[in-house]
Amino acid sequence: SAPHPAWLPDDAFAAIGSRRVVVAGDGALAGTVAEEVAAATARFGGAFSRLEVGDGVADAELVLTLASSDASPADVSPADVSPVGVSPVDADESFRFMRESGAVVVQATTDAGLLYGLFHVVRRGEAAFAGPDADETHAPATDLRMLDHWDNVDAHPTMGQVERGYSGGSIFYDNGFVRADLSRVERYARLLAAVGINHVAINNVNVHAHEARLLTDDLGDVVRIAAVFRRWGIRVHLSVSFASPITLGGLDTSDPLDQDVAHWWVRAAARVWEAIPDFGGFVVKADSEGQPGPFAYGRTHADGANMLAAAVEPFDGLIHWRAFVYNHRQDWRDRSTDRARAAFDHFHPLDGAFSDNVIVQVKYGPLDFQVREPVSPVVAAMPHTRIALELQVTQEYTGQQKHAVYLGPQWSQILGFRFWEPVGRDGGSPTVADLATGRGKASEDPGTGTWRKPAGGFAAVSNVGDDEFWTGHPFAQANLYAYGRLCWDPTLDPGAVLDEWIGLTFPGAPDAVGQAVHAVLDRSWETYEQYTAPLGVGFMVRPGHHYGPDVDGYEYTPWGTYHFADRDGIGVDRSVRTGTGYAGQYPSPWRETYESPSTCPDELLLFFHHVPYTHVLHSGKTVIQHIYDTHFEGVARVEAMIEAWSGVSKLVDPRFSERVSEQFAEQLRSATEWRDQLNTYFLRKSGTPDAHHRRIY
Ligand code: GCW
Repeated sequence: SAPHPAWLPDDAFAAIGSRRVVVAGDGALAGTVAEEVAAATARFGGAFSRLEVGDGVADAELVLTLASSDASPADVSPADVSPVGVSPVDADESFRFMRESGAVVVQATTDAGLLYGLFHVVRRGEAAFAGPDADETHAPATDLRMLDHWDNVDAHPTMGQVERGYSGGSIFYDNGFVRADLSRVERYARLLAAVGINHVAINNVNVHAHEARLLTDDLGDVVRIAAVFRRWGIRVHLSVSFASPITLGGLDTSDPLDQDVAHWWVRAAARVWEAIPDFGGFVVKADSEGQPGPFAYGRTHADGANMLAAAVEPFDGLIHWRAFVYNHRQDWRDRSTDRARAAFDHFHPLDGAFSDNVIVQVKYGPLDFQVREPVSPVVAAMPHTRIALELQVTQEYTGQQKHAVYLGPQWSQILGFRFWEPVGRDGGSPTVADLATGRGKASEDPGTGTWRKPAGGFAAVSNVGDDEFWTGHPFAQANLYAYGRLCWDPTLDPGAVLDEWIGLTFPGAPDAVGQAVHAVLDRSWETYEQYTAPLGVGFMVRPGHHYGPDVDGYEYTPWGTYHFADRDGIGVDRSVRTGTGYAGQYPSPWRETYESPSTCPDELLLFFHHVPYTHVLHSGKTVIQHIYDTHFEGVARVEAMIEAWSGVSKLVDPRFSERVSEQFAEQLRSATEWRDQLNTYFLRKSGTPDAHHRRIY
């Protein structure tokens, strides 16, 4: 059966489809635009014509045209269609949106811009054609808007087809083969194009034996996948194993300074680009959680990355080199090692040593995609390195797409975080988004004066699978949508992005539906935080699959994720004065702010400090009372979410509603389990009763 249309149901095209529309210009993506418009006008009774750039188009209500050096298309309003005025870095994908007396012209310098202009009009619907005259230029914040798939070709014995996938099987692979039928991938590519994603890595960063062969023997299958994405302006990347010269090439080393190794990679890259001329590049997880890397040869990560970078450089290829490097065989008795420090300690000394086509891809937090972490200090620490911010759309640690958790607010907060005090005449030091995109006030970075451009952009782990709704929980579609939109414009308000998603997903639905979705999702990130691990302490999940509570599940393991709860208190002392020193990895003022419990923000207190249960938060509550209160309130909020949705569930597609109800039942069960285990655990540890005498087991 056909998968759910997500944010592109046919009705989302009603405003375009009922009008007289002209598409003018060449290029593969202009062809895609023309097909979309032709289908929409056929469905809704409008008229479609395909013209040459500059042909007369009297009467058109919507013109989607490439810019020409000639005069503007005759009779088009507004008449003056001049070249798009944006910075050269982003000129490729920008478009100009002009409205005069209700007629719209979208003009772009490339066919990619035309495609994004089309979806801009789709998103606005009737509103695109209403309102005062307008002349706006739209350009993405960065040209690197990427999704990483942790999909395996062979189903992995413990991780399954998609590592940390909660949406069924892979859309690319089915038990050992690339699917013969890639129509699902085509639908996916179209959804991604509609939110502006333009790079996709198609296999897991943990590269197992079979998956490694995508680079060589199975390259033909990658060619097929790339052909599908190409029609939607998306370039394909592969995750590769650093040991490939040994495992695939039969060499006895993968030492990055070995000539034969370097040559092996040069030949491998040449074959890939010969087969896929617009191939994007390689993603590498090296020396991390058992993956091979340069450390085995006493080499640095810059040695490793630069060797690969040289191999792909002739083709303008990129190396996305992940900074997720830490000791996963730590002894819990060893209090001097702090996993949170690891990425900075490994990578900061290498700033400036990476080649221009290497992007160091940094998880947003120093630990691992927890519901609450401080922003990774690595993002600020490498001004001479292209940094990509890595987010996790798949909800590994945020409810695994069984819980309704809208991550837009979390990402927006991360993207807007500033490492330094406001500087510069017009205020405002660079935000995380500025640092990842090389825009804004980045050149005023107080540490260095300038920021290297182009920057590394954004990457995130995708949350889709072959599930009917793509994402398990239908509301998790909103996360994929929001990620794309925030890559395009990191300053967008996540609530407004949710409105876009609602408008597209439920076209024509009564306002009550949108209000209910907001009631469910607006504070859902905070709600999830309330009933799970408190105050930034992290990891209290069940080991292995990471779902549900197990407070001490990781406490005596080698993974470096400890909370140190005892009868007196809880938290990790990461101060410089008495702890692991992690707080010192931040520039001022954050190093001072995080250093002391008296200035550390409440929500991160236990990330930075070990405090007694009686410690009084800025909120005025003790830590122990905060734990009880948030856990009771979190479950009450889930009940309220379910109540809010029940009022409108009959107004939307019954299958959608049915799936939402199933997931709500599980979310309530799970939230209750979290509440009861956490409250009981801390009552037993602390011996301090709840001030409000609620039931704790
Ligand atoms: O969060 C952890 C996950 C692993 C993942 C790893 C990573 C792909 O539990 O499944 O491996 O992060 O980001 O590499």
